[in-house]
Amino acid sequence: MKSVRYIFSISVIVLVTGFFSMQVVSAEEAGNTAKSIVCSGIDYQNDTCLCAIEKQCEKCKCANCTGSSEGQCITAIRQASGTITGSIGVFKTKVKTKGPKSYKDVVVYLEKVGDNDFPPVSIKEVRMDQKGLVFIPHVIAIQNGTNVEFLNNDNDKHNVYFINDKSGKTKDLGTWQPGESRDHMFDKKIEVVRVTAIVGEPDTMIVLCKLHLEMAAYVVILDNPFFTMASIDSETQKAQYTIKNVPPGKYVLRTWHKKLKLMGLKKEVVVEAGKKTTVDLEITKKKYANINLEVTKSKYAKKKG
Ligand SMILES: [Cu+2]
Repeated sequence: MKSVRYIFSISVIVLVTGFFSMQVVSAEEAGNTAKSIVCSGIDYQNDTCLCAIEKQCEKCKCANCTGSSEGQCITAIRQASGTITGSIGVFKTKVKTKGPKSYKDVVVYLEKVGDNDFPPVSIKEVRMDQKGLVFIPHVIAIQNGTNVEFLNNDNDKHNVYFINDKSGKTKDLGTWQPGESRDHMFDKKIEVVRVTAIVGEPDTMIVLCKLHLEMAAYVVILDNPFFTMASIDSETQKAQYTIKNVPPGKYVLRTWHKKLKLMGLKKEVVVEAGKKTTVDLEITKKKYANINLEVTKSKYAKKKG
């Protein structure tokens, strides 16, 4: 009787093991498309896999991961994805690009990619320094859930506190000595400074220093890794941007700039695997961006009527 039970138990184990093996194989097969590759080490913007750097490959859920920054992980994503690129012009105004009050930074981002289910790269280093009584860089764009290290490389104490751009609520990270730093992970779900999203605008934190009132910077918090920072040239008043490794699909492209809005406020873009989609953008004062949108709206209303 014991031997019958033993054989029965072994059969169950074999059957269960066989079932899970099949699941693994099908996951590997599915790993050939960008959508099914979920890897916590993929740095989409810099086109690398960071698994190998901190030897965190075991955290990577991608069946293609080889633990190499040039491994099959990122190669598979590159092959299955497309690129969005283009220029950003400045319409009917001029952007100041020099000094601590520079407005040269433009964030270009995709509003929604699938379910926005792309884990932020936990080991990626994002820093904001305080040097010469200026926050450097002046604007950073991060994926929600990213840790930012705030440094003090001045000869004086500095403080960091945030003001929510929309609610006006504040959060104080504290004051610290030269050479010291503080980490802060921006997480919209648990953030004390509750972020109230307005449709069409990313969540933005104004970064300030209580000790030096002239200091200010911005953290733009986005919902997926498909964004980039562009810099407006002082001479040409133009910038170039590229968003890499985008899964094929139809998306809404938007921009964030401290003063200027995207003409029409958004652009629709179609991405195909292995192809480059060129979308040239123009940013302008709010009044022109809105006029453009109203004209479009009224045309549509006339057609319908
Ligand atoms: Cu300061």
